[in-house]
Amino acid sequence: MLSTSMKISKNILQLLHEQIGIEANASNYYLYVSSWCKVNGYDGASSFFQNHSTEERAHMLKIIQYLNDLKIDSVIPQIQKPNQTMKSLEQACKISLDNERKVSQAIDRIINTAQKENDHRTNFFLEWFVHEQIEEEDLFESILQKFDVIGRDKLAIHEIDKILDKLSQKSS
Ligand code: OFO
Repeated sequence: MLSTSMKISKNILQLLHEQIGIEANASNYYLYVSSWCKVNGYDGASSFFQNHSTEERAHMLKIIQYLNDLKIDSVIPQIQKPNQTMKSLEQACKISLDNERKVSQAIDRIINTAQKENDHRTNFFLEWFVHEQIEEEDLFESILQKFDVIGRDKLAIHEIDKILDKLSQKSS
């Protein structure tokens, strides 16, 4: 239900605040992976994940900006410490894909609520995120395929690291 002073409902506001936290945690997770890659000799992957960390922060800022444009304060969440037990580059990419799928589901949940409430502006605002999530899931799926195609020995991982380096140069 819409409150008189607000342009979006309490439900939507709560979901958007949760989404700010989800994006902040994603940024933090990628920062940890970038650091792990760096100390394990995967410089390309480190840059790739560092860029991703910055992108996720930009997603968080986009939502804050949306709320501010509606003259609504945003709640800046506490971020979670990532689980720092990474064992391989492939594992980092698998967790990234799982996380991105969860982000997509969270965005879908807000869109479903916005549609039920006829909140067209939030629905329209989130369209960008839908496209972004399609790209992100596709990106990590295709990186994971590389482990099957190129291999998992040291030389293969080195090749994959070079591919991630090229991808990071494209996105920066
Ligand atoms: Fe913003 O969650 Fe990934 O892209």
